[in-house]
Amino acid sequence: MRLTFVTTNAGKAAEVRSLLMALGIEIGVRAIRLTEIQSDSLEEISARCCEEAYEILREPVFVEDSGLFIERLNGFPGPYSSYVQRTIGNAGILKLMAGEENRRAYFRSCIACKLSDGPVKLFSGVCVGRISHEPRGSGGFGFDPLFIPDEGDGRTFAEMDVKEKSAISHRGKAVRLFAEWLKLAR
Ligand code: ITT
Repeated sequence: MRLTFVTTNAGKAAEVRSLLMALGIEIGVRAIRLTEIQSDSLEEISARCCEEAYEILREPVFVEDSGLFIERLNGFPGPYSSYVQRTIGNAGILKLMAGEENRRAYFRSCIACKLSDGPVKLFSGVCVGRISHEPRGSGGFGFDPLFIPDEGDGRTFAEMDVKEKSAISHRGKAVRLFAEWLKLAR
């Protein structure tokens, strides 16, 4: 079965592809920009995007929606992470967090998959950590230089290689659940 990941984010595509390859699942990647509805729920956003991707391609597809939720900012940027990354970027986030003691944050990932005309299936993962005081590392993408996962050793995601990051990341967790289901569904 051909399975296509629809994303315009090359960093996400690389992580998901290498995670699934290691589990014996090959995917294609299509960079189609889908309509992202405004919603506080990653599940709702990814499910709608998945329906749209399936309508366009008429073949087994999945999408992934993710975001960084900062406690002190009441969950901002959350579902708006992509827009915030493109506009104020990591420097803007650090400015908003200047002088803040509470730096707790988490990443969430939600994968939505549709193999046939049936319902969309959802898989999610969370990675809890904190926002650093300055950007560190050159790996990964997006907010990686700012995020220090609790399950790590004090390094930011951007200071880890892709395997180290995926072993504990929100996306790694969601992809492993997805892969388990795929193996049964295929
Ligand atoms: P697609 O919708 O085309 O897949 P996108 O980048 O717009 O690409 P999202 O809407 O899911 O994807 O945006 C999530 C944003 O959250 C992403 O652009 C990053 O800025 C950030 N993000 C998500 N996961 C991340 C991670 O593992 N490391 C760093 N930043 C991450």
